Amino acid sequence: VLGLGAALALVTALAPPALAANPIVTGHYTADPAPLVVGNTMYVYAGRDEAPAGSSNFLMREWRVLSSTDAANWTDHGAKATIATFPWAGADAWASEVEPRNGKYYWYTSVNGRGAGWMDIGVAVGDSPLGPFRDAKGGPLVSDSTPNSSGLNIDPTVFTDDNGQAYLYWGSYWAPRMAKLKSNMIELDGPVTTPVGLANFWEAPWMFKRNNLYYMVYAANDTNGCVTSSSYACQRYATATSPTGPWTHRGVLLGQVSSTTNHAGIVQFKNQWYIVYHNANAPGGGNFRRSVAVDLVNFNADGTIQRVVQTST
Ligand code: FUB
Repeated sequence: VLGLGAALALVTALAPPALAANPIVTGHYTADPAPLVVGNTMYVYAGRDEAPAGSSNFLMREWRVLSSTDAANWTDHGAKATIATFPWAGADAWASEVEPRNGKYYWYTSVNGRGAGWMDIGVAVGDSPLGPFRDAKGGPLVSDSTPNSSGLNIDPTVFTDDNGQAYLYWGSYWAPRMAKLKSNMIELDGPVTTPVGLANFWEAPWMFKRNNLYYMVYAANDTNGCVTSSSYACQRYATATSPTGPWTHRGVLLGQVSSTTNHAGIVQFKNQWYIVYHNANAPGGGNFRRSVAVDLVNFNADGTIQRVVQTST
């Protein structure tokens, strides 16, 4: 017979992990979330969709930070970087991700440095997960003049392996790209290459490691088990035994969402894995007025990922 304390501990251990009602932000529209766990806290870095209702294009000028210590209650810290953080840029605060190194936090962003249609990857740096952040480089880390990059350099994700080597992945329009980063985190170290095996890659790569297996999650927009129309996207994933691949495609982990774009990040937080993504489910929402949602990620014994159950209302 269990004592009261042991019984309570058992009930707590068996209780489903905490989740917020989705979307986790309702005061404004948020998109392209990138989660980062620092100690007891999960931070989410996200762009802000400011497009008016009925708009057919993105209007994004700032990146915001949210945080939670339980994945259920979220604090909105407001904009911690904007287009003005990068004096060489002029528009389009698209997808971003923060990576810690040596007590600093490097915020890799998609931003428009040279006018319509051109996107670059910038990097800001701060001394805490909430900044303040400043331009770390004085110019783009990746631009169209970077050899073997493409004209739409967006959606950076950075992964640091256990040996300290950091890798930058990015890409769109079916063109995934990767390069090593120097330990200063603001320079590429070697050539830009094309990861092999990311079947149907469209954009939005996200990298993590679990049980010595590397996982690349990314948006795809094929109608072969992914989405009903190629205007939409799902999240496929691939695994590899090296951060440089080659990758083995494993299937769809997040199906079509209510926005045409589909952008996600996955982290382990307090013994549970979470996916943070966006959709168009908030009141008044749409393809350019998106909202961040959080749901659970569960793995099978063989390391494959179960299809995410979207709890967004
Ligand atoms: O939010 C602007 C762009 O839409 C992002 O960079 C892509 O990933 C897609 O979500």
